Amino acid sequence: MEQADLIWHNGELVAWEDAKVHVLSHGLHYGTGVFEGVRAYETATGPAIFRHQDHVARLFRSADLYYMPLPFTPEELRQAAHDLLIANGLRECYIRPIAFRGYGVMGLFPLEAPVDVSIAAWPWGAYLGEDSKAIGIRAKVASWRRMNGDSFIPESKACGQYLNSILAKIEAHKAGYEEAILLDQRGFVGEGSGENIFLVKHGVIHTPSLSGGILEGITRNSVMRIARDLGLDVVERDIARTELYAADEVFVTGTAAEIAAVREIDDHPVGEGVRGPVTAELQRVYEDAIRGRDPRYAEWLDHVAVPAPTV
Ligand code: PPE
Repeated sequence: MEQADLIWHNGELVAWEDAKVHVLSHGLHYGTGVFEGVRAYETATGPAIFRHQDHVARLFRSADLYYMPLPFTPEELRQAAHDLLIANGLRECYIRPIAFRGYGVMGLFPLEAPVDVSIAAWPWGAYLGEDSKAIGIRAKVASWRRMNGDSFIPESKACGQYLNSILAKIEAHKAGYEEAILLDQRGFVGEGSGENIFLVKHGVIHTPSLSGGILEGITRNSVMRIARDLGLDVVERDIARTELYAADEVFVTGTAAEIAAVREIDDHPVGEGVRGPVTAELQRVYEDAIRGRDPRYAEWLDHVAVPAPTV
């Protein structure tokens, strides 16, 4: 991975290589942590963190669902990310806030363990590969099902829960595909290992509803708003696996992946086997939104006063 100079750790900026935790940290043993993935972009009016407050709010919600009070306020964590970008001189980057149960308690009762909070930021390029946006990726429906609300809390972006995505991702990768699509416990389409999923059929956009145990993606929400602003209908409903094969277009959305076209699923070409026109149009408007070029989405930008480079 690429690096930056400093990491924000429990209220202080420390050198990247010094941001360490004890091997007996609770979160390392039991996955007791929650995290976010956020992106900052260079915009027409300076660097800005995209939908920052929404990401911070989700971090607090994720933590609360696992009975983990954070020792900072949302506003303090928002400000911490600003300080971090400014200190690192980062004008465009991925931002990873994480809160986890720290060192001091072993065993499965975590409520007396300390809660540590860190925020790191570094440059991170195309998550699903350079071709994922203009050409598209090849995806495979995983044999692993998305964990459901009987066993975990799918609405929480919790560290330990990602073992589920990781099994699916490894399976897809070993079989030669770029991404895995997980079905939910009922066999309906759930989401990608790290993205929400959409299909386009006869000009209408369809995406799994939240009741199937998917993560409520912030990019998903942005894309639904953009699509409706473009006059497109968006339907949230249960989607059968085979509907993906018959779709005109499929794409996945996430902070890291942004909007990636899916050109093939289980070796069936999606539509013409290339990125479709609706996907391309949504990508274009999303790009305008994150770059501050579309005033309709100005409230999504949290501007950061990163000084301009001196060279
Ligand atoms: N589903 C899952 C399971 C998921 O991990 C993500 C984000 C999404 C949907 C989309 O959510 P949003 O980013 O709010 O639109 N995945 C993050 C982590 C990826 C990683 O490899 O780590 C991300 O995109 O930052």
